[in-house]
Amino acid sequence: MALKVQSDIRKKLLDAFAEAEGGFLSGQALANLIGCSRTAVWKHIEGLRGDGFVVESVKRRGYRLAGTPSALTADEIRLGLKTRFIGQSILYRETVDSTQKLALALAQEKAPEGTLIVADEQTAGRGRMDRKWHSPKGTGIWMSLLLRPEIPPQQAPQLTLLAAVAVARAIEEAAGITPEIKWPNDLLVNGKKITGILTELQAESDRIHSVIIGIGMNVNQKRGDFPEDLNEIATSILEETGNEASRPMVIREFCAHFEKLYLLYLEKGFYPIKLLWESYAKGIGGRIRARTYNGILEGRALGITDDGVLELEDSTGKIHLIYSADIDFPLS
Ligand code: BTX
Repeated sequence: MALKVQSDIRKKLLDAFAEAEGGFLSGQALANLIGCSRTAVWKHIEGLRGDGFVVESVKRRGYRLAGTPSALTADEIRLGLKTRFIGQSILYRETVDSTQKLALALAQEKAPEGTLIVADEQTAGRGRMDRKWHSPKGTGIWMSLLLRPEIPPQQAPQLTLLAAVAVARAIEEAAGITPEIKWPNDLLVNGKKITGILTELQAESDRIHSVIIGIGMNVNQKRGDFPEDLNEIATSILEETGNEASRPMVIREFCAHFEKLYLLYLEKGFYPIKLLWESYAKGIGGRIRARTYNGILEGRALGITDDGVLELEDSTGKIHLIYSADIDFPLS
């Protein structure tokens, strides 16, 4: 309980500093806002300083936040996060095998919807079908979001498309570049993968227990940071813009966009998300190859259905519905 009160005070302090946008706040104003004594405010500010925040104090003016820790921490992510539930509960780990695994354990312990698990490094990050996801320390965003939507389990793949739109918007906002979405789970910039999404479902036949959306985003890697086999297919925000991006800021942008889209989806269904998704989609209308569990199909990608399923027309004019595949394009 004591810990919870402490972290609530810290959150209120960080929110107040974010609101002040680098301006000064008097000790008394902070004490009133938080509902504690000025000594308690001072103690919590000392705590923030201990964790790498730079808090300036000037006589008769008060305190101002002059710098945040360069490391990725839960506090840093929370600073100015304006969501109702997405990312309001954050678990941060410096190193973890896979944030998906940790998220699943938390889901089973009844963690609230919107819980976000973030790691600075993953030692066993994974993609679909147990492929490896390269997740080195200090450069990317490796995170898993826990959801408990009341939708039929077969609709869960729509959440991958929704998450892709939220990531695209976060990258646009944070870095000023517009990624393209390759169905179902990749975001590309200049044809190279900047983000991959892995959606995992825990459900009975008619009821979802939880959905865990894993997001791996390359942010501050330089070309040489990728292993050789990824050099030609992977890129990062730094690679594309020449500028580093603040990972906590990108995560906050993602949370804000995701929450808006998710609430819209729960209220109005997939259709409005489909329209947004289409505005970022790449490869639709052109010839593609779909590598599915049951074999390889080639043809024209017609688009996605109102359920988010890919439609492919083969050379005989037959239309195939594709629920899961790896897509190659353009084809020569
Ligand atoms: P995917 O199966 O579509 O893509 C996996 C493929 O992507 C790999 O086989 C490799 O070719 C390529 N790849 C691996 N690492 C990278 C990288 N850093 N950048 C670009 N390409 C890469 C995509 O699966 C879903 C990935 C989700 C990763 C997140 S990270 C947080 C969460 N925890 C976890 O273990 N996985 C998810």
